Amino acid sequence: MRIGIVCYPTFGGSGVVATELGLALAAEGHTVHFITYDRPVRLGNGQANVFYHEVRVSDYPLFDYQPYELVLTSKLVDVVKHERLDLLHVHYAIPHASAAWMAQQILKAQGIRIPFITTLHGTDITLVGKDPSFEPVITFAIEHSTAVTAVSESLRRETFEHFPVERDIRVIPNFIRAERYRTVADPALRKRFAPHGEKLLVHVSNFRPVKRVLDVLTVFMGVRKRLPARLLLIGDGPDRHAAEMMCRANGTCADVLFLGKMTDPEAVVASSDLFVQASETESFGLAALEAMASGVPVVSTDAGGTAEVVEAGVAGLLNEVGDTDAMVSNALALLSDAGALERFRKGASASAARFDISKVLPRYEALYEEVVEQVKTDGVHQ
Ligand code: GMT
Repeated sequence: MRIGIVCYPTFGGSGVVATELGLALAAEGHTVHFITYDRPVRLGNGQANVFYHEVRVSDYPLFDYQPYELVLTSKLVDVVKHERLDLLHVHYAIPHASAAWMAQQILKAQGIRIPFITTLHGTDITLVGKDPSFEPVITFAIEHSTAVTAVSESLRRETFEHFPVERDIRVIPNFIRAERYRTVADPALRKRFAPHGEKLLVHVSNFRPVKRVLDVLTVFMGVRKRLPARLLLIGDGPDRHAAEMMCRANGTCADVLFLGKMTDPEAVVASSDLFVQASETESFGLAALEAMASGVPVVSTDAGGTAEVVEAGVAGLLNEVGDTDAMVSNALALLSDAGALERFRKGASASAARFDISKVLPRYEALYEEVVEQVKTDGVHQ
């Protein structure tokens, strides 16, 4: 099939999932066109059947706010028409779902039928989407997508809770290429980050308030009081400065390594002992799954869909949001008991296999066949 994928090209999970999905589809022989404002960070160069269309908004002086959605809609119309796409798959509802609907209507007026699938990723529903300045448009775009998926049962439930949506929403979880994570641990990295055999805690996120990065630091400091430890912070964002201020205030910055944004953090994560996540809400937690796939257990808050990913007692331990004391004791329970840590390492890796791409890709392909068939039989989905 000829598939158009719309996503954010940035470091967030939805862009990573969209990119990995497109690459996997291309490897299966599909033709994949990525349509977004920059080349997706995980999209290499030169894969067969993979194309990238840049959405450029002209900086017209009249515009205080760039009309990205309109320019994206026009680009979608052009790419669908001239690349003869069979379907569009948009990731993250805002503003991709309404842009896809507008493109679908424009093409319908020109006699071209195109289905589009919206995949809900998390903050498009749990944070941003709920905002009254987005809600009516998101509700409409969800209702009028040819099909809608959510990355977890939790997110599916939250969508029905927060939006007056009647239609069906399928759950197709995020995925990883398990084999990619099994062999990435690098002893040289471990030596560099833990020269004196310290325990290595790691966190990966966009450092937005929803990630509660200061709680991650608090957990680390609680652990560091009881055993030699260092914290690797991968990513960057609004709360990074507060995190730097916090470790400077209590003199622990020598053991907190702010590594910044990384396009491929797998090797660093795989060389760590424990992945720490403290999110207020987390529809799925792709970074935690990537850690598990490398055999790194997780201590996390039990937020959103996390428990669907991190099997408590097997791949990690879960606590209430904000309960950093409990997270410290859970982290210590794993880090100070070699037997327990080994059991959880094995459990994490085995548990991650549930989300291997070989199990998830066929579910997207079946959905693609379904929506193309649906549009053929009953015209564009109204
Ligand atoms: O985690 C973020 O804030 C980025 C966000 C995104 O849109 O990329 O991640 C969301 O989508 C990921 C991929 O489906 C999920 O693994 C994350 O759990 C979800 N983030 C939240 O729900 C906060």
